[in-house]
Amino acid sequence: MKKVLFILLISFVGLNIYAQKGAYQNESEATKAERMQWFTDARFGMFIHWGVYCQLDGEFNGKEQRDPKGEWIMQNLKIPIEDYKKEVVSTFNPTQFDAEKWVLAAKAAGMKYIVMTTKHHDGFALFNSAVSDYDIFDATPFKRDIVKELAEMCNKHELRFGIYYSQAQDWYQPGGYKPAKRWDKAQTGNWETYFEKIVKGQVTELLTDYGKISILWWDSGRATQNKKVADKIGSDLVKLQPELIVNGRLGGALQGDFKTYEQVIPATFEKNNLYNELCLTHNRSWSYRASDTDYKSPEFILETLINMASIGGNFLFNVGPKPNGEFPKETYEALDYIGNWLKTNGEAIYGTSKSPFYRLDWGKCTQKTVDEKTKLYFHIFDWTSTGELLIPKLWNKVDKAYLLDEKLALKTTSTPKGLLIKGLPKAPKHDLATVIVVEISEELNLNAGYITTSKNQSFELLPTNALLTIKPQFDDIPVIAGEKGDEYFDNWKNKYPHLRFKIQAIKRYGK
Ligand code: FHN
Repeated sequence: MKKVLFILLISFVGLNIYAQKGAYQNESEATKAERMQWFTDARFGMFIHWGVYCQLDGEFNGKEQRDPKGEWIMQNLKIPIEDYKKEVVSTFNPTQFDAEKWVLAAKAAGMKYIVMTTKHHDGFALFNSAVSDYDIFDATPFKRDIVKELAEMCNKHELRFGIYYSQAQDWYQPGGYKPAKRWDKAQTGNWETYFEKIVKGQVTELLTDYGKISILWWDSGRATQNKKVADKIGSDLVKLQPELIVNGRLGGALQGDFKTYEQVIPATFEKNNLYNELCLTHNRSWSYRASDTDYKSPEFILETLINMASIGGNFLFNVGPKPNGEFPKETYEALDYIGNWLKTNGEAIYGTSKSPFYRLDWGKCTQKTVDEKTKLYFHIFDWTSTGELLIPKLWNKVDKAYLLDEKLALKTTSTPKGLLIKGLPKAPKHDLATVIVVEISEELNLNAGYITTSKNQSFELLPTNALLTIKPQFDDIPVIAGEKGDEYFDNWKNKYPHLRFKIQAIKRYGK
């Protein structure tokens, strides 16, 4: 009997641990995938960096800031806390702030979630915190809870709401900053005490009093001074909203739900990271800086969204609102451009997964499975005027192919190099990306056809199907077009003996 009870107890505990759901828990991949589903479906969100620092434009009391990040000015210029409070905090009065206008602009742009700075490194809270009076309600003439108004509007217009919180470094609260880097004696204190009182206190407020929070976006985990404290408090806090997802920047040993890339568009993601997000500034600063007019073009922002979706990642596009609460005009221009494209082509982004192709010379691919059918979305940046487009290595039987815009039917022919799409209009449907959809019922197979063997046991490996793993002596191995529409590496037998060996190895071992 004891043995039975023991087995029952063990299996209950085992199941219970395995069944635990939520960030930082030992979830099964399936349970985590369920919790992350909205995030991977969303693909596109708005990051908002807003704070009292946006009033300064890289200059304070005659000192110039070299770092382009406006939100770092207090630390860069070692502004004394009392001066910052008196000359920066107390003047913050964004009378044009309209949370609904912000949310509707994000929604019209096709964004599915917003992540808002609730407290950045300067320690100033954009919400009415009972834990500290260094906040928008108690320390400025504005006296409104910006975070609450934004959270309510996200809820009203069905956008997910996330909170950015700088937990590891705080230049105001005693103990919040590394001792060696402090510049004001008022920063003196104990980091663990700061974390327990301020971080735990304020994040508890945010996860308790602001409705459904979908993302907790920790930041600058590298500045964490005690990993164990960060992990303990961080893992307790997320239990307040079991459905929320958390990024990987707590700074302890806990990994979080998704990896954040910043400012640099990755070519691909690390193999074991299923959930990834790129955050990117529109110009050079996360926060608004009047003189930072180095805005990325709307086309580049849209291309980044497509790039990220094609490698299975999310794109968190940053907005830095002005001191009066308005978005810069450049922001509206970019949001309008992207929103218009997504109105027609959103199906090729939302709910898609990464491209099955290693590389496409003329654009990107995303895919999704609908009713056991694979839909391949080809985002064509370099339009062809020939009316034809080759999808290399695709030999599957095609149910149908069409332009996503207007659903214009297209013809397809299978060729030794892949699928040839014909009947394309002379002009693309969009100046940056025109989407072609190819629907396939059978299991997608891009490996077939790599090597075609003939009766006399000769075989053909097309250069476009070869993944060159040898360093060519020149920048690129010239590919020569043969008379019969075939192609071959120029002089490959003599100049590149390794290549010949590689191909012979493929012939002998067939892979
Ligand atoms: O130091 C911050 C920076 O100001 C900004 O908030 C970015 C956004 O991801 N995070 C830190 C730099 O990695």
